[in-house]
Amino acid sequence: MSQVFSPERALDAYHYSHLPKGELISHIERLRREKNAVILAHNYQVGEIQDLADFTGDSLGLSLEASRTDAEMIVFCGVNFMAESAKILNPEKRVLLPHIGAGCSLADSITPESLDDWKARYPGHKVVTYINSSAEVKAESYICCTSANAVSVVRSLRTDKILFTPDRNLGRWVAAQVPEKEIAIYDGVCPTHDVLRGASLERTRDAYPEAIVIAHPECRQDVVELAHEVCSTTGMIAAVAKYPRARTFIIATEHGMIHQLKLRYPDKEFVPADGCIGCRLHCPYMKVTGLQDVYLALEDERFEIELDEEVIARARLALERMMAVPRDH
Ligand code: CIZ
Repeated sequence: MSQVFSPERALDAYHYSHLPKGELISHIERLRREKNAVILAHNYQVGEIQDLADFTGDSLGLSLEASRTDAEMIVFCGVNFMAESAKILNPEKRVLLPHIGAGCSLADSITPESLDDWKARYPGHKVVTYINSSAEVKAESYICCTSANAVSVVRSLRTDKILFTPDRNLGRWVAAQVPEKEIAIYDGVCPTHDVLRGASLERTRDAYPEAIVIAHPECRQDVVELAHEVCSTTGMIAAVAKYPRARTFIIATEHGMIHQLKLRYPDKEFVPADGCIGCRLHCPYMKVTGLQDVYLALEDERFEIELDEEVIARARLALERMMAVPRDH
């Protein structure tokens, strides 16, 4: 990223966070027009950021929106690896991540060096890397996947020997769908999903016995086994439509998703799987970005994603191989 963190502007962020919301939004609207910017927001962002965005979705969907837009500047409200993916697919565009602290524990659990160690342990295995990874790790991988296409990506490979990185819950779930392949699985997790236990979901289900349970494949096995549907955040939007008679849905993923589901299905009830809005299924990194950060990103044109050209070229190959494979759902 080109700009270093400046304590003065941190104070500005604090100052602007106290402006009336309507005033901040009108500053953002003006700057968005003046600078020909598009605002993208992940399904896990806070509600007011999702409401402000030109597009909401998962990281791949948003990166594809970034490719389609004529805007000169992309403000990516999500976490670092997502903004990097948008940059890899759109190297000629300026991509801004509004909050410099928007990282990802799962992406941080793997480095090019640790990936090298795993490759040495599993010679001859093709590396399939989840999109929640740095550009450098993608560049060292054969192909990427998202939670919306992981099964199809693994099936599409001619080889039977796969090294799946970095999420062990997603890897285990994919391995169960594709038992014919030998899949070695790296040891990372998303702490927000991994914290949820089957026992906690069972308690929520006891309170809503008629509810349909939809879980993200980053959840542990005891959670996924209790779910009617296991899918990505985009898949969750489609999954609700499969149950027109159901009124209540228990959602096992980061709770920002519930905002998006309520917007799409105002007549349905969505309950977080831990039974407690924002208690545990809450990614601290997804929640750091506020309206004041979007305003300052546009005003100061910060924090711009900058990547090495060679890394972009190699990571892009892994992403493009993935994009040639149709989504699972
Ligand atoms: O690909 C994404 O955006 C992630 C990390 C999750 C999902 O299911 O949308």
